[in-house]
Amino acid sequence: MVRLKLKTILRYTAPILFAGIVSCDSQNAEPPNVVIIYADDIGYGDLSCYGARAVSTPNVDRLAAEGVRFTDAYACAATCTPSRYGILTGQYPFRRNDTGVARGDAPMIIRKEQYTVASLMQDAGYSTGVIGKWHLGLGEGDFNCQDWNGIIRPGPNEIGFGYSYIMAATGDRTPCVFIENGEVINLDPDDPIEVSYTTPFEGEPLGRTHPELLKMHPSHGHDMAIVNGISRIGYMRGGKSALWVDENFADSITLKAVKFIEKKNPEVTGKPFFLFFGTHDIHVPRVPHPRFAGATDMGPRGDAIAEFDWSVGQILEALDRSGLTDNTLVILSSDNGPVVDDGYRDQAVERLGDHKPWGPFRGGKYSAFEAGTRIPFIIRWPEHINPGTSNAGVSQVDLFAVMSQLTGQPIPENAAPDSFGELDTWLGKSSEGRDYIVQQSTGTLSIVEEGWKYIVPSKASRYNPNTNIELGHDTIPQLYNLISNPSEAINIAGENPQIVDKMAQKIEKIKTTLITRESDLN
Ligand code: NG6
Ligand code: CA
Repeated sequence: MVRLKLKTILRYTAPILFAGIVSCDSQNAEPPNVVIIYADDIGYGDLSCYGARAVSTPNVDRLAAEGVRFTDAYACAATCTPSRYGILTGQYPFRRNDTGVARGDAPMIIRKEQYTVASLMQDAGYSTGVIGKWHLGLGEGDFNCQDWNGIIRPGPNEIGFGYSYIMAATGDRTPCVFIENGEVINLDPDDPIEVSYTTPFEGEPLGRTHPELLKMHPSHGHDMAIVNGISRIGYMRGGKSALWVDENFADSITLKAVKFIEKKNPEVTGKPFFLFFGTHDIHVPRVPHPRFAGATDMGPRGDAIAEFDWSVGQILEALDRSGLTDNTLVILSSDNGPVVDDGYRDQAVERLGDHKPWGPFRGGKYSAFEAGTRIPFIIRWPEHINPGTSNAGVSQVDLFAVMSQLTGQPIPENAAPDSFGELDTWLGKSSEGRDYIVQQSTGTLSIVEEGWKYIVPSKASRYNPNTNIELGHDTIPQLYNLISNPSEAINIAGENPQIVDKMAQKIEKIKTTLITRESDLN
């Protein structure tokens, strides 16, 4: 296919071409700073620039108005851990069997020997940092291998991030503390932290035994350790002075991100920066700061979207204040699709009204249907991007190769095996999308190519009554035409056996081709 060949050539040569573009286009040939704002569980329809009306997101909308807003963008997977694995390593998470939703005491899933996009940026001379949600495990060895009271290694600092300020897993998992460069902050050595995912600690009240202590009750799961009046997944004891306050979560990580931008200003350090800012909004437990209460009529889920937008505004303002807006590439996206009830009685279901977090798509978080992985994706870089909308198919797995093109820093052999150099598409200069996109749900894989979507048959559940999400799994092949039927209502696999065969073979080939980056799979 000529198109593919051309693109393959571009993949090899784009760094050189791009260096040319920079010097012709502008006086300023400085490499851009890069900020990735990675939201948690924000759906395609949750932002006003993607059509939401029940919540207003003026700061995200500003970013979209000044950049390219993608309509056909995908996360690597329909849950957090595999998506984050994919975006940071440029490898499909399905290639490993340990990339499912990680426990709070999971060892680090990205091995310390692995070369990540952060390693690449560091080698390209960038100051690098990760702030916010991590959820990729910490330490090495077995579960529960971490010394929460000492130095927790390896962690993000061992795989390319010069600075880290993170939560180990999720807001609903223990340990409920922030970890800065491998150390729990505000920890009193006389009150050490203990964490377990198997055995409750004697004498500690739990959500299931002491519901009267709860200010937010679980709807399913989440009935173990109680921290800040909210019961979590996992047990925990001690570390009182280090416990986070959920209401302050966005303030705390946003402030750290703003500080990072100010401290790592290239005018101060002499080098550009790369910041991966993983917000906790709008994951459960949804406990936005009281100043956002009532920002929407949707209760905490809607108010958490408003809080997310505030965080985005703080980042954009910090860039403006520092004079860095023009030469900073900002990417805003989400790790997976939306869920309304994800385990707490937080009124999300009752107060949803007409709001459609999934936009025009079927399914949601966890699902093989589009809403599982089809996410908001916005890129702004005022010096190089003409604002607009793009319907090119893009995938987060390409971040790695795109950063390589952007910086001219080569990808070492075997790194980023599934990441394609789609820089021109990401900058809105080309309307040609990825040749194909692979998606991963909690139970199967799907592939999107030339408007068709094929979901590999699977025995996994079709529906989760707790979250009220159609998971898109079926024992028969599913084929949808995403152009005429974006809501995946009509399975046309039966009428199109050749297309099904072709796509089934393609996905098998992708599975057995361990490096798809420079492979012509046709
Ligand atoms: C699920 C949790 C859910 C959420 C999810 C991970 C239960 C019943 N549900 O197992 O609340 O934490 O894992 O979300 O425990 S993610 O966005 O980090 O992938
Ligand atoms: Ca998520």
